[in-house]
Amino acid sequence: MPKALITGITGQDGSYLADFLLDKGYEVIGVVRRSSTINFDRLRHIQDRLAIVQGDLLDQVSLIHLLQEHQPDEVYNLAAQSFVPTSFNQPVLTGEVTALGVTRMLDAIRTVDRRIRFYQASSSEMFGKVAEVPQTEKTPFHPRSPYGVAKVYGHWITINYRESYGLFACSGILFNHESPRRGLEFLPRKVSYGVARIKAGLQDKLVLGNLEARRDWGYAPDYVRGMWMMLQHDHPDDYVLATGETHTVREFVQIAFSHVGLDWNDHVVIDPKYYRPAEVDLLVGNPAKARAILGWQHSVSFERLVQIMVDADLAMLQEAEIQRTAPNINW
Ligand code: NAP
Ligand code: F7E
Repeated sequence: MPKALITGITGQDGSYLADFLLDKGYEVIGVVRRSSTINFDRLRHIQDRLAIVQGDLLDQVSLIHLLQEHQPDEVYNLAAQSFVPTSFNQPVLTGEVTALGVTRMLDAIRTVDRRIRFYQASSSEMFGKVAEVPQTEKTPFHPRSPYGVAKVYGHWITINYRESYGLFACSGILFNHESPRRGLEFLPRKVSYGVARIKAGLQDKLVLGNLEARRDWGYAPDYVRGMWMMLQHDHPDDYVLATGETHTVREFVQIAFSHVGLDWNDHVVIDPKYYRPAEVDLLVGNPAKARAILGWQHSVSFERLVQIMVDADLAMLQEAEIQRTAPNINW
Protein backbone atom coordinates (compact mmCIF):
# COMPACT_ATOMS: atom_id res chain seq x y z
CA MET A 1 0.00 0.00 0.00
CA PRO A 2 1.64 3.31 -1.05
CA LYS A 3 1.94 5.92 1.67
CA ALA A 4 1.43 9.67 1.19
CA LEU A 5 2.09 12.48 3.63
CA ILE A 6 0.07 15.67 3.08
CA THR A 7 0.84 19.05 4.67
CA GLY A 8 -2.18 21.38 4.68
CA ILE A 9 -4.61 18.46 4.92
CA THR A 10 -7.17 20.59 6.80
CA GLY A 11 -7.40 23.00 3.85
CA GLN A 12 -9.56 22.79 0.72
CA ASP A 13 -7.05 20.94 -1.47
CA GLY A 14 -5.69 18.76 1.34
CA SER A 15 -9.13 17.35 2.05
CA TYR A 16 -9.86 16.58 -1.63
CA LEU A 17 -6.42 15.06 -2.12
CA ALA A 18 -6.95 12.85 0.92
CA ASP A 19 -10.31 11.68 -0.54
CA PHE A 20 -8.62 10.94 -3.86
CA LEU A 21 -5.63 9.05 -2.42
CA LEU A 22 -7.75 6.98 -0.02
CA ASP A 23 -9.89 5.92 -2.99
CA LYS A 24 -6.69 4.87 -4.77
CA GLY A 25 -5.77 2.63 -1.82
CA TYR A 26 -3.12 4.87 -0.25
CA GLU A 27 -2.33 5.09 3.42
CA VAL A 28 -2.66 8.83 4.12
CA ILE A 29 -0.77 10.73 6.82
CA GLY A 30 -2.13 14.24 7.41
CA VAL A 31 0.10 16.86 9.02
CA VAL A 32 -1.79 19.28 11.27
CA ARG A 33 -0.35 22.18 13.24
CA ARG A 34 -1.27 22.50 16.88
CA SER A 35 -4.05 25.00 17.71
CA SER A 36 -6.23 25.62 20.76
CA THR A 37 -9.34 24.60 18.80
CA ILE A 38 -9.29 21.54 16.59
CA ASN A 39 -11.04 22.11 13.27
CA PHE A 40 -11.34 19.01 11.09
CA ASP A 41 -14.56 20.15 9.35
CA ARG A 42 -13.30 19.27 5.88
CA LEU A 43 -12.04 15.86 7.06
CA ARG A 44 -14.91 14.67 9.22
CA HIS A 45 -16.17 12.19 6.59
CA ILE A 46 -12.75 10.46 6.34
CA GLN A 47 -11.25 11.11 9.76
CA ASP A 48 -11.34 7.43 10.74
CA ARG A 49 -9.35 6.47 7.64
CA LEU A 50 -6.50 8.96 8.14
CA ALA A 51 -3.51 9.14 10.42
CA ILE A 52 -3.45 12.71 11.74
CA VAL A 53 -0.02 13.77 13.03
CA GLN A 54 1.31 17.02 14.48
CA GLY A 55 3.85 19.10 12.59
CA ASP A 56 4.48 22.63 11.41
CA LEU A 57 6.25 24.06 8.37
CA LEU A 58 7.86 26.56 10.75
CA ASP A 59 9.59 23.74 12.64
CA GLN A 60 12.03 21.65 10.63
CA VAL A 61 12.66 19.18 13.46
CA SER A 62 9.00 18.20 13.37
CA LEU A 63 9.23 17.53 9.62
CA ILE A 64 12.35 15.37 9.94
CA HIS A 65 10.77 13.31 12.71
CA LEU A 66 7.58 12.81 10.69
CA LEU A 67 9.49 11.52 7.65
CA GLN A 68 11.64 9.22 9.80
CA GLU A 69 8.65 7.80 11.63
CA HIS A 70 6.17 7.38 8.76
CA GLN A 71 8.49 6.78 5.77
CA PRO A 72 6.10 8.06 3.07
CA ASP A 73 6.57 7.33 -0.63
CA GLU A 74 5.10 10.71 -1.62
CA VAL A 75 4.94 14.11 0.10
CA TYR A 76 2.39 16.72 -1.02
CA ASN A 77 3.32 20.14 0.36
CA LEU A 78 0.00 21.99 0.34
CA ALA A 79 0.46 23.95 3.57
CA ALA A 80 0.77 27.70 3.16
CA GLN A 81 -0.45 31.08 4.34
CA SER A 82 -2.55 31.16 1.19
CA PHE A 83 -4.75 34.29 1.45
CA VAL A 84 -3.31 37.14 -0.64
CA PRO A 85 -4.67 40.09 1.47
CA THR A 86 -3.24 38.55 4.67
CA SER A 87 0.14 38.37 2.96
CA PHE A 88 0.20 42.19 2.74
CA ASN A 89 -0.53 42.44 6.50
CA GLN A 90 1.73 39.55 7.55
CA PRO A 91 4.48 39.49 4.91
CA VAL A 92 7.15 38.02 7.17
CA LEU A 93 4.97 35.15 8.40
CA THR A 94 3.91 34.50 4.81
CA GLY A 95 7.57 34.27 3.79
CA GLU A 96 8.40 31.95 6.69
CA VAL A 97 5.61 29.48 5.92
CA THR A 98 4.92 29.80 2.20
CA ALA A 99 8.56 30.29 1.07
CA LEU A 100 11.01 28.95 3.66
CA GLY A 101 8.61 26.19 4.71
CA VAL A 102 9.23 24.60 1.31
CA THR A 103 12.99 24.50 1.94
CA ARG A 104 12.42 22.99 5.38
CA MET A 105 10.43 20.14 3.84
CA LEU A 106 12.78 19.63 0.88
CA ASP A 107 15.80 19.52 3.14
CA ALA A 108 14.05 17.12 5.49
CA ILE A 109 13.51 14.83 2.48
CA ARG A 110 17.16 15.23 1.42
CA THR A 111 18.24 14.32 4.94
CA VAL A 112 15.88 11.40 5.59
CA ASP A 113 15.22 9.67 2.25
CA ARG A 114 15.95 11.06 -1.21
CA ARG A 115 13.65 8.53 -2.87
CA ILE A 116 10.53 10.32 -1.55
CA ARG A 117 8.58 11.98 -4.38
CA PHE A 118 7.67 15.62 -3.64
CA TYR A 119 4.85 17.86 -4.89
CA GLN A 120 5.01 21.64 -4.35
CA ALA A 121 1.81 23.72 -4.54
CA SER A 122 2.93 26.60 -6.75
CA SER A 123 0.49 29.23 -7.94
CA SER A 124 -0.62 31.35 -10.90
CA GLU A 125 -0.14 34.32 -8.52
CA MET A 126 3.56 34.01 -9.47
CA PHE A 127 2.69 35.44 -12.93
CA GLY A 128 1.14 38.56 -11.33
CA LYS A 129 1.53 41.42 -13.79
CA VAL A 130 1.50 39.01 -16.67
CA ALA A 131 4.24 39.06 -19.32
CA GLU A 132 2.13 37.12 -21.84
CA VAL A 133 -1.36 35.72 -22.41
CA PRO A 134 -2.06 32.87 -21.82
CA GLN A 135 0.53 31.87 -19.22
CA THR A 136 2.59 28.69 -19.58
CA GLU A 137 5.40 26.96 -17.65
CA LYS A 138 7.83 29.26 -19.53
CA THR A 139 6.13 32.61 -18.82
CA PRO A 140 8.38 34.89 -16.68
CA PHE A 141 7.16 35.69 -13.17
CA HIS A 142 6.22 39.15 -11.86
CA PRO A 143 4.43 38.55 -8.52
CA ARG A 144 2.24 41.32 -7.10
CA SER A 145 1.94 40.34 -3.43
CA PRO A 146 4.14 38.96 -0.65
CA TYR A 147 2.21 35.71 -1.20
CA GLY A 148 3.16 35.64 -4.89
CA VAL A 149 6.78 36.46 -4.06
CA ALA A 150 6.88 33.63 -1.49
CA LYS A 151 5.45 31.18 -4.04
CA VAL A 152 8.14 32.16 -6.57
CA TYR A 153 10.75 31.26 -3.94
CA GLY A 154 8.99 27.92 -3.25
CA HIS A 155 8.86 27.16 -6.97
CA TRP A 156 12.56 27.82 -7.58
CA ILE A 157 13.80 26.03 -4.46
CA THR A 158 11.84 22.97 -5.62
CA ILE A 159 13.60 23.11 -9.00
CA ASN A 160 16.92 23.75 -7.25
CA TYR A 161 16.62 20.63 -5.05
CA ARG A 162 15.68 18.60 -8.13
CA GLU A 163 18.74 19.86 -10.03
CA SER A 164 21.16 19.85 -7.07
CA TYR A 165 20.28 16.59 -5.34
CA GLY A 166 18.30 14.65 -7.94
CA LEU A 167 15.08 14.71 -5.90
CA PHE A 168 11.87 13.68 -7.65
CA ALA A 169 10.40 17.15 -7.01
CA CYS A 170 7.52 18.57 -9.07
CA SER A 171 5.97 22.01 -8.99
CA GLY A 172 2.32 22.36 -10.01
CA ILE A 173 1.52 25.92 -11.13
CA LEU A 174 -2.17 25.81 -10.34
CA PHE A 175 -4.64 28.49 -11.36
CA ASN A 176 -7.56 29.34 -9.05
CA HIS A 177 -9.63 26.31 -8.14
CA GLU A 178 -12.74 26.40 -6.02
CA SER A 179 -15.39 24.22 -4.42
CA PRO A 180 -17.94 24.15 -1.62
CA ARG A 181 -14.97 23.44 0.69
CA ARG A 182 -13.22 26.73 -0.21
CA GLY A 183 -12.46 29.12 2.67
CA LEU A 184 -15.17 31.76 3.19
CA GLU A 185 -12.74 34.65 2.65
CA PHE A 186 -11.88 33.82 -0.98
CA LEU A 187 -13.98 35.60 -3.61
CA PRO A 188 -15.91 32.64 -5.08
CA ARG A 189 -16.98 31.24 -1.71
CA LYS A 190 -17.68 34.71 -0.30
CA VAL A 191 -20.05 35.16 -3.24
CA SER A 192 -21.71 31.71 -3.15
CA TYR A 193 -22.22 31.90 0.61
CA GLY A 194 -23.40 35.53 0.41
CA VAL A 195 -25.90 34.70 -2.36
CA ALA A 196 -27.26 31.75 -0.36
CA ARG A 197 -27.67 33.93 2.75
CA ILE A 198 -29.41 36.67 0.75
CA LYS A 199 -31.73 34.11 -0.85
CA ALA A 200 -32.51 32.72 2.61
CA GLY A 201 -33.35 36.22 3.87
CA LEU A 202 -30.43 36.26 6.34
CA GLN A 203 -28.75 39.35 4.81
CA ASP A 204 -29.43 41.85 2.03
CA LYS A 205 -26.05 43.18 0.89
CA LEU A 206 -22.80 41.61 -0.26
CA VAL A 207 -19.77 43.90 0.08
CA LEU A 208 -16.99 43.28 -2.45
CA GLY A 209 -13.88 44.93 -3.93
CA ASN A 210 -12.53 44.92 -7.50
CA LEU A 211 -15.09 43.42 -9.91
CA GLU A 212 -12.88 43.80 -12.99
CA ALA A 213 -10.11 41.32 -12.07
CA ARG A 214 -10.07 38.25 -14.31
CA ARG A 215 -9.28 34.73 -13.18
CA ASP A 216 -9.06 31.23 -14.67
CA TRP A 217 -11.37 29.35 -12.29
CA GLY A 218 -11.65 25.55 -12.12
CA TYR A 219 -13.06 22.87 -9.80
CA ALA A 220 -10.71 21.75 -7.00
CA PRO A 221 -11.18 17.93 -7.27
CA ASP A 222 -9.90 18.10 -10.88
CA TYR A 223 -6.73 19.83 -9.68
CA VAL A 224 -5.80 17.36 -6.90
CA ARG A 225 -6.02 14.57 -9.49
CA GLY A 226 -3.42 16.52 -11.50
CA MET A 227 -1.09 16.73 -8.45
CA TRP A 228 -1.11 12.95 -8.15
CA MET A 229 -0.56 12.49 -11.91
CA MET A 230 2.60 14.63 -11.71
CA LEU A 231 4.11 12.28 -9.11
CA GLN A 232 3.22 9.13 -11.11
CA HIS A 233 5.09 10.26 -14.24
CA ASP A 234 8.47 8.69 -14.96
CA HIS A 235 10.41 11.92 -14.45
CA PRO A 236 9.83 15.04 -12.35
CA ASP A 237 8.77 18.28 -14.03
CA ASP A 238 6.64 21.43 -13.61
CA TYR A 239 3.13 21.79 -15.02
CA VAL A 240 0.43 24.45 -15.38
CA LEU A 241 -3.06 23.23 -14.42
CA ALA A 242 -5.79 25.58 -15.67
CA THR A 243 -9.01 25.60 -17.69
CA GLY A 244 -7.74 27.97 -20.40
CA GLU A 245 -10.75 30.29 -19.88
CA THR A 246 -10.84 33.61 -18.07
CA HIS A 247 -13.78 35.42 -16.47
CA THR A 248 -14.21 38.62 -14.47
CA VAL A 249 -15.25 38.72 -10.83
CA ARG A 250 -18.34 40.56 -12.13
CA GLU A 251 -19.30 37.55 -14.29
CA PHE A 252 -18.92 35.22 -11.32
CA VAL A 253 -21.18 37.45 -9.24
CA GLN A 254 -23.75 37.82 -12.03
CA ILE A 255 -24.08 34.06 -12.62
CA ALA A 256 -24.27 33.30 -8.89
CA PHE A 257 -27.14 35.75 -8.29
CA SER A 258 -29.04 34.83 -11.45
CA HIS A 259 -28.82 31.13 -10.51
CA VAL A 260 -31.20 31.87 -7.63
CA GLY A 261 -33.34 34.35 -9.59
CA LEU A 262 -31.82 37.54 -8.15
CA ASP A 263 -30.29 40.64 -9.79
CA TRP A 264 -26.79 41.27 -8.42
CA ASN A 265 -27.21 45.05 -8.93
CA ASP A 266 -29.78 45.06 -6.11
CA HIS A 267 -27.41 43.52 -3.56
CA VAL A 268 -23.72 44.13 -4.33
CA VAL A 269 -21.98 47.08 -2.68
CA ILE A 270 -18.38 48.07 -3.46
CA ASP A 271 -16.03 48.96 -0.62
CA PRO A 272 -12.47 50.01 -1.56
CA LYS A 273 -11.21 48.39 1.63
CA TYR A 274 -11.24 45.14 -0.35
CA TYR A 275 -8.94 46.60 -3.04
CA ARG A 276 -5.37 45.28 -2.85
CA PRO A 277 -2.21 47.44 -2.76
CA ALA A 278 -1.25 45.79 -6.07
CA GLU A 279 -3.74 43.72 -8.07
CA VAL A 280 -3.33 40.80 -10.45
CA ASP A 281 -5.59 41.94 -13.28
CA LEU A 282 -5.65 39.00 -15.68
CA LEU A 283 -4.86 35.33 -15.33
CA VAL A 284 -5.49 32.64 -17.92
CA GLY A 285 -3.45 29.48 -18.13
CA ASN A 286 -2.46 27.21 -20.99
CA PRO A 287 -2.60 23.61 -19.70
CA ALA A 288 -1.33 22.08 -22.99
CA LYS A 289 1.76 20.49 -21.42
CA ALA A 290 -0.25 18.77 -18.66
CA ARG A 291 -2.76 17.58 -21.26
CA ALA A 292 -0.09 16.22 -23.64
CA ILE A 293 2.24 14.59 -21.08
CA LEU A 294 -0.05 13.64 -18.17
CA GLY A 295 -3.38 13.35 -19.98
CA TRP A 296 -4.86 15.83 -17.47
CA GLN A 297 -7.84 18.03 -18.25
CA HIS A 298 -10.51 19.85 -16.28
CA SER A 299 -14.03 18.44 -16.20
CA VAL A 300 -16.23 21.21 -14.77
CA SER A 301 -17.16 24.38 -16.70
CA PHE A 302 -17.12 27.86 -15.18
CA GLU A 303 -20.93 28.16 -15.12
CA ARG A 304 -21.30 24.71 -13.57
CA LEU A 305 -18.70 25.54 -10.90
CA VAL A 306 -20.64 28.63 -9.83
CA GLN A 307 -23.88 26.62 -9.67
CA ILE A 308 -22.27 23.79 -7.66
CA MET A 309 -21.00 26.29 -5.09
CA VAL A 310 -24.25 28.24 -4.74
CA ASP A 311 -26.33 25.04 -4.52
CA ALA A 312 -24.03 23.62 -1.84
CA ASP A 313 -24.31 26.76 0.28
CA LEU A 314 -28.09 26.84 -0.12
CA ALA A 315 -28.25 23.19 1.00
CA MET A 316 -25.95 23.88 3.94
CA LEU A 317 -28.14 26.74 5.16
CA GLN A 318 -31.27 24.63 4.74
CA GLU A 319 -29.70 21.85 6.77
CA ALA A 320 -28.71 24.33 9.48
CA GLU A 321 -32.29 25.62 9.50
CA ILE A 322 -33.72 22.09 9.79
CA GLN A 323 -31.35 21.43 12.67
CA ARG A 324 -32.38 24.68 14.42
CA THR A 325 -36.12 24.02 14.08
CA ALA A 326 -36.08 20.24 14.60
CA PRO A 327 -37.91 19.20 17.77
CA ASN A 328 -35.69 18.08 20.59
CA ILE A 329 -36.64 14.46 21.10
CA ASN A 330 -34.16 13.86 23.92
CA TRP A 331 -36.60 14.86 26.59
P1 NAP B 1 -6.04 26.56 2.34
O1 NAP B 1 -7.44 26.06 2.29
O2 NAP B 1 -5.77 27.96 2.80
O3 NAP B 1 -5.20 25.55 3.25
C1 NAP B 1 -3.93 25.87 3.74
C2 NAP B 1 -3.45 24.77 4.66
O4 NAP B 1 -2.13 25.09 5.14
C3 NAP B 1 -4.32 24.54 5.91
O5 NAP B 1 -4.44 23.16 6.14
C4 NAP B 1 -3.48 25.20 7.00
O6 NAP B 1 -3.74 24.67 8.29
C5 NAP B 1 -2.08 24.82 6.54
N1 NAP B 1 -1.02 25.60 7.18
C6 NAP B 1 -0.90 26.94 7.23
N2 NAP B 1 0.22 27.28 7.89
C7 NAP B 1 0.81 26.11 8.27
C8 NAP B 1 2.00 25.81 8.96
N3 NAP B 1 2.82 26.76 9.45
N4 NAP B 1 2.34 24.50 9.16
C9 NAP B 1 1.52 23.52 8.70
N5 NAP B 1 0.37 23.75 8.04
C10 NAP B 1 0.03 25.04 7.82
O7 NAP B 1 -5.34 26.42 0.90
P2 NAP B 1 -5.84 25.58 -0.39
O8 NAP B 1 -6.76 26.42 -1.20
O9 NAP B 1 -6.23 24.22 0.03
O10 NAP B 1 -4.46 25.52 -1.22
C11 NAP B 1 -3.52 24.48 -1.00
C12 NAP B 1 -2.15 24.94 -1.47
O11 NAP B 1 -2.20 25.27 -2.85
C13 NAP B 1 -1.62 26.20 -0.78
O12 NAP B 1 -0.23 26.10 -0.71
C14 NAP B 1 -2.00 27.32 -1.73
O13 NAP B 1 -1.13 28.42 -1.55
C15 NAP B 1 -1.80 26.62 -3.06
N6 NAP B 1 -2.62 27.10 -4.18
C16 NAP B 1 -3.97 27.18 -4.06
C17 NAP B 1 -4.73 27.55 -5.14
C18 NAP B 1 -6.24 27.60 -5.07
O14 NAP B 1 -6.85 28.21 -5.98
N7 NAP B 1 -6.86 27.01 -4.07
C19 NAP B 1 -4.11 27.83 -6.37
C20 NAP B 1 -2.71 27.72 -6.45
C21 NAP B 1 -1.97 27.34 -5.36
P3 NAP B 1 -4.85 25.30 9.29
O15 NAP B 1 -6.13 24.59 8.97
O16 NAP B 1 -4.27 24.98 10.62
O17 NAP B 1 -4.92 26.78 9.00
O1 F7E C 1 -9.53 36.81 -5.19
C1 F7E C 1 -11.10 40.02 -6.26
C2 F7E C 1 -9.66 40.08 -5.79
O2 F7E C 1 -9.13 36.00 -2.87
C3 F7E C 1 -9.86 36.73 -6.55
C4 F7E C 1 -5.67 31.89 -3.62
O3 F7E C 1 -6.12 30.56 -3.54
O4 F7E C 1 -5.88 31.89 -6.00
C5 F7E C 1 -6.28 32.57 -4.83
O5 F7E C 1 -5.83 33.92 -4.86
C6 F7E C 1 -10.08 38.13 -7.13
C7 F7E C 1 -8.99 39.14 -6.77
O6 F7E C 1 -8.18 34.71 -4.87
C8 F7E C 1 -13.20 40.60 -3.36
O7 F7E C 1 -9.18 41.43 -5.81
C9 F7E C 1 -13.04 41.36 -5.38
O8 F7E C 1 -8.64 39.86 -7.93
O9 F7E C 1 -10.57 34.62 -4.45
P1 F7E C 1 -9.41 35.51 -4.25
P2 F7E C 1 -6.73 35.13 -5.40
O10 F7E C 1 -6.20 36.35 -4.77
O11 F7E C 1 -6.79 35.08 -6.88
C10 F7E C 1 -4.46 31.83 -6.22
C11 F7E C 1 -4.22 31.04 -7.48
C12 F7E C 1 -3.71 31.36 -5.04
O12 F7E C 1 -2.66 30.75 -5.17
C13 F7E C 1 -4.15 31.88 -3.70
O13 F7E C 1 -3.66 31.06 -2.65
O14 F7E C 1 -11.29 38.65 -6.59
N1 F7E C 1 -12.08 40.42 -5.24
N2 F7E C 1 -13.74 41.50 -4.25
C14 F7E C 1 -12.15 39.92 -3.99
N3 F7E C 1 -11.44 38.96 -3.37
C15 F7E C 1 -11.77 38.66 -2.09
N4 F7E C 1 -11.09 37.69 -1.45
N5 F7E C 1 -12.79 39.31 -1.43
C16 F7E C 1 -13.54 40.29 -2.02
O15 F7E C 1 -14.42 40.87 -1.41
